[in-house]
Amino acid sequence: MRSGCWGVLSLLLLLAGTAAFKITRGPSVNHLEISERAILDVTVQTCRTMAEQEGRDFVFPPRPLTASGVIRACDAAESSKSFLRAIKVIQTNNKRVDISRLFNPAFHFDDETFEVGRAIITDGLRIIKDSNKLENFEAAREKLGEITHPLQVNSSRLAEAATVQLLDDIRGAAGDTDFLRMVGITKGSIKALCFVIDTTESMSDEINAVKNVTASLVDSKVGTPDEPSLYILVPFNDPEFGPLMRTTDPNVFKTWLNSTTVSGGGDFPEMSLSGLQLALAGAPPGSEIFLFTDAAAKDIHLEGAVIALIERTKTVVNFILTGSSKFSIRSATTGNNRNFSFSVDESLRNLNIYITGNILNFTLTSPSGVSQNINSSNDSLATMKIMGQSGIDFLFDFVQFFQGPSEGFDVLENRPVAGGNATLLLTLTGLDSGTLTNVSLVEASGALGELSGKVEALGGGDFLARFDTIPSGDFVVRLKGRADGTSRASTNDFQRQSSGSLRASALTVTTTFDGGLREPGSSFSVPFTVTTNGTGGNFTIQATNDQGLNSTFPSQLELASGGSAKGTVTLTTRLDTPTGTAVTLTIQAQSPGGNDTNYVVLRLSIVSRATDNSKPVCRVTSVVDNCTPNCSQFTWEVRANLTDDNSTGIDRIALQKGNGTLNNSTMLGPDGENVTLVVYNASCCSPDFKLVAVDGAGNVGFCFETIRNAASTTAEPPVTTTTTTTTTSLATNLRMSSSCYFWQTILVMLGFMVMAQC
Ligand SMILES: *[C@@H]1O[C@H](CO)[C@@H](O)[C@H](O)[C@H]1NC(C)=O
Ligand SMILES: *[C@@H]1O[C@H](CO)[C@@H](O)[C@H](O)[C@H]1NC(C)=O
Ligand SMILES: *[C@@H]1O[C@H](CO)[C@@H](O)[C@H](O)[C@H]1NC(C)=O
Ligand SMILES: *[C@@H]1O[C@H](CO)[C@@H](O)[C@H](O)[C@H]1NC(C)=O
Ligand SMILES: *[C@@H]1O[C@H](CO)[C@@H](O)[C@H](O)[C@H]1NC(C)=O
Ligand SMILES: *[C@@H]1O[C@H](CO)[C@@H](O)[C@H](O)[C@H]1NC(C)=O
Ligand SMILES: *[C@@H]1O[C@H](CO)[C@@H](O)[C@H](O)[C@H]1NC(C)=O
Ligand SMILES: *[C@@H]1O[C@H](CO)[C@@H](O)[C@H](O)[C@H]1NC(C)=O
Ligand SMILES: *[C@@H]1O[C@H](CO)[C@@H](O)[C@H](O)[C@H]1NC(C)=O
Ligand SMILES: *[C@@H]1O[C@H](CO)[C@@H](O)[C@H](O)[C@H]1NC(C)=O
Ligand SMILES: *[C@@H]1O[C@H](CO)[C@@H](O)[C@H](O)[C@H]1NC(C)=O
Ligand SMILES: *[C@@H]1O[C@H](CO)[C@@H](O)[C@H](O)[C@H]1NC(C)=O
Ligand SMILES: [Ca+2]
Ligand SMILES: [Ca+2]
Ligand SMILES: [Ca+2]
Repeated sequence: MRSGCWGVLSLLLLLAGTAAFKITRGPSVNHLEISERAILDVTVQTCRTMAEQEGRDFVFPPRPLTASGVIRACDAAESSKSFLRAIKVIQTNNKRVDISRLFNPAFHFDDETFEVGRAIITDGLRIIKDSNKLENFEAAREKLGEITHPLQVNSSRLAEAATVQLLDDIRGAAGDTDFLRMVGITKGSIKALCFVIDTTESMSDEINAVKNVTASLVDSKVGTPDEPSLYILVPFNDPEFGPLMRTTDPNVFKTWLNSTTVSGGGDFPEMSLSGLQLALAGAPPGSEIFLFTDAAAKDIHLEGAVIALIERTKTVVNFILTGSSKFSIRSATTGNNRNFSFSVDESLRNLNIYITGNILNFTLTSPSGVSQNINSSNDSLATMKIMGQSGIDFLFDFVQFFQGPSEGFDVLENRPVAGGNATLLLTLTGLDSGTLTNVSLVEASGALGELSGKVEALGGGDFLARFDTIPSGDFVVRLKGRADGTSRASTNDFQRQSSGSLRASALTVTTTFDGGLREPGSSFSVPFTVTTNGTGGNFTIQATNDQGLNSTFPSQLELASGGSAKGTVTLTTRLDTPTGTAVTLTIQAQSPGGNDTNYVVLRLSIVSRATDNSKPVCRVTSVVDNCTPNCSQFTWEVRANLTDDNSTGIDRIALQKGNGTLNNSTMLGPDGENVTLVVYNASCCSPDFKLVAVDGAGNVGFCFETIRNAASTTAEPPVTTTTTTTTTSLATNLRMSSSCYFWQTILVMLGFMVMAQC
């Protein structure tokens, strides 16, 4: 088969727009499986391309693909947890379409809502591509889950092929490295090393020490398995804070650190929590943040939002308090009594206080009697954090069950409900298979000791743990398990504990924001509902965002006991907001007594509607193929002309498949248009060629050639679900599809060769 280029999106839209499948009973297991298989497939292809281009060996993992097999093939052991996490985020947002948009038929394409459905996908793709461009990968993941749902109109292979093509389109626009980052895979540790630094005048004594400490922290990790893949610097002052600066290069980062200067700040307290909020919203989940300051927080109203973000992102925040002042801060990482004071004397230098564990009681007195006090009489407490590196880790979330047209559970994005039962969803990462023998909630105060849950294996490394009660104070999640297999040494038992603490709440905060495209300069409303399972009264509302956008919201809502109330946050975006900006909005409700809060954290994408919707067009002009069965002796060549008509023009070209050399040059075509001429040469042992061309607006066109039919030997195993052999797999499945004629029509329209008989 010889083929030129074809439009990916049109296939998707046709698939999505015309099929009439209703959401029926049962959980969307098929959606989840389809998403996972498609992600594994495109990820492994991406890793293979990168390995080939870097001249590394690539061993294709055995099929069916598994996350751990793909991670191994990608040589990215450090990314196992973040890869699984990314898949879970995509799946959760896919599944959530069934729950939260149950009454919006457009999301299921089960009604005559073609145009609405089309907009959901085209706007969604725009949001994903622009978010990736600004490295807002979490926003891209969430949206990806949402828009893949309508593609998966049934559980056939066709749905998987459509998802793979969508992912190929996103991969093309992002480039291979950023596509892998979107799915949670990087070279080295996925974690960012993130410094939030006070740059006010009063830091002048300490700033050199801070530079020294930060530079040595950077150096200590370079070249180790813990080397961060990303470095983030957020300066804060008063009243200014930010911007957040990101780099993957440790030397660039050290230059930034070294060029930090101090000035201003006015009064004693500074905008530390604003800086921290920016870092929490911008760093990959599970990162480590170091905050350096010598002052109290002026923006203490952000405390709730900061705690919410720490809990949501499972980030570890280290407050590093320098200098000679007496101050009191409220720590986000401590226990029940969240007030604690430090008294730091002038005689102390380079005092680093790392608050990383579940610290119940800590007293530091100075100068004469420097005393540390962690009350450890309670032996059930994890007052000392044992930190180590291990591939085996776990993901966890509280879930809530729901009934309705599709039953199942949804991941809770905020604090679980106090006073009742609770269920945790856990996923083991970094091992092929394993068992959880015990999962417990360990309360910081020790009052309830360790509450063990009933563990149920769901398969695929997922487990549910059900608890009859939930601790009323702060707690951590602790688990014990056993890795299967005999390859590991003496013992296969392991024990892990969550790094931050959690708590339950009698409040719930929910929103019904539709997540659609919002343009720079627009104002929009985010409706929310606060419900209490406790006593009523006036509840304090706080809405904050990390981008400094103006917002209005009710400062309080009155709730009856066990009742609920609705409110609205209205946000105004600036006209100059760069497209792809993610606004992290935290809406927090606090009980009248102030001792209970809950929150909801939303990521809102600000994206310009593209003026260029035409994708680059590829015309293969010649193929020279002298291949013989002895493939290593010969080469083949493809020439192609690429154009982007009268729109933004071709921005970037890249090989997505093929181990060969690519050359390009630009010429003016007959109508004065720019034509990019491409010449590709490869060994006959590399029989596939797939080129991606991206225009200035992120529209993606492909060029595809293969000599597979001509060459009788191939160096690679056949791939069943990528576009290489889509025709075959689609056609095979036609036999099973009840709507055979419908699919055949589409395939013929798109230039596929249809081989199946209805
Ligand atoms: C890629 O091509 C180069 C040169 O033709 C060859 O040395 C290398 O082994 C090839 N790599 C793979 C993975 O086929
Ligand atoms: C920075 O660290 C080096 C040793 O690593 C030390 O010699 C130097 O005095 C430190 N500078 C400051 C300003 O603390
Ligand atoms: C830091 O900046 C100073 C000048 O301000 C320069 O002399 C020094 O070499 C820089 N150090 C690094 C590591 O860039
Ligand atoms: C905290 O430490 C003090 C001693 O500094 C002790 O009196 C107090 O009981 C401790 N509190 C708890 C909750 O352990
Ligand atoms: C509400 O709180 C009561 C105890 O105060 C508890 O029994 C009940 O389960 C809670 N409701 C929910 C939905 O958790
Ligand atoms: C958990 O509590 C909810 C109500 O709070 C109840 O509907 C459900 O049956 C309980 N589940 C279990 C397993 O106890
Ligand atoms: C809540 O606040 C409103 C106005 O601020 C007041 O009229 C009302 O009495 C308050 N309700 C309670 C329960 O305190
Ligand atoms: C917020 O609103 C004020 C007054 O309406 C305006 O002056 C300011 O520029 C706005 N700030 C932003 C970030 O939009
Ligand atoms: C908050 O205080 C009220 C009464 O003061 C109490 O009923 C409630 O249980 C407390 N809630 C939490 C989460 O501590
Ligand atoms: C290019 O511009 C011409 C004239 O403005 C228009 O007729 C044509 O449709 C455009 N082509 C594309 C692909 O947008
Ligand atoms: C064509 O190749 C040159 C280097 O030879 C490169 O700089 C340029 O970006 C390429 N053009 C495109 C559209 O990728
Ligand atoms: C490809 O572009 C070149 C240069 O513009 C031109 O000579 C050639 O005719 C083009 N071929 C096709 C098939 O468009
Ligand atoms: Ca200061
Ligand atoms: Ca100040
Ligand atoms: Ca275009």
